[in-house]
Amino acid sequence: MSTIKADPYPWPYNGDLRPENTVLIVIDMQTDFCGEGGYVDKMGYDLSLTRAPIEPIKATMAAMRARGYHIMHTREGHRPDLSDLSPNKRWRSQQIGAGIGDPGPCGRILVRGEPGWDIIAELAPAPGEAIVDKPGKGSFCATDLELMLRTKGIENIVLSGITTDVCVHTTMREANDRGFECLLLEDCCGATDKSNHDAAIKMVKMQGGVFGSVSDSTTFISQLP
Ligand code: C5J
Repeated sequence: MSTIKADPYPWPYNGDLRPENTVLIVIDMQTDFCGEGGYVDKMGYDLSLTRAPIEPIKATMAAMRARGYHIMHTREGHRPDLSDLSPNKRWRSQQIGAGIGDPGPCGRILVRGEPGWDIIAELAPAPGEAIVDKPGKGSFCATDLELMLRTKGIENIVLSGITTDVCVHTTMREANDRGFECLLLEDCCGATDKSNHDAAIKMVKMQGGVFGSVSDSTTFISQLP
């Protein structure tokens, strides 16, 4: 039996924390979300907020790799012909001056295969780590993530990445509804707005941990079996 000190309950709830049944999912650590000239930069948001989790994620990933835990990565993006981009998602991005599919300093915004869409070099996936390409905010929608998790016998999901209030939260909610036991590492996440990040963390902790529990990378690494 092993648990991690977390709020509002020591995680996982049943103490069954092992490399075999636990995955770290690193969500959307792409240039488009945290690099100069990418989608978030084009929208005018403060990149320091979405870059803040880079070092904590790096440390968490290293600790989990060293102990043999599963690691998976996601990328938000669309096919070059934009056939998987809904008209309303495209329209909204155009309203804020960062049209998905339009050319930008890092290539076409949020388009698969473009430089801005790739995962940043600091957090590059290691050989053998699955990368899930998703057209939406949640990592379970229109992807093979759930099939891979079930096939590998994974029960516990540690969530990291950007943005806390959008893709990380949507993925956590999807995972929780599917019966996975979720832990959010708060310093391993970031949002385009600090108060939205804080609110997203608070939401998880309501109702006895309505979507799971919350910890931080230092605590997690120090207690990881
Ligand atoms: C957003 C994401 N915010 N990765 N995507 O559009 O959170």
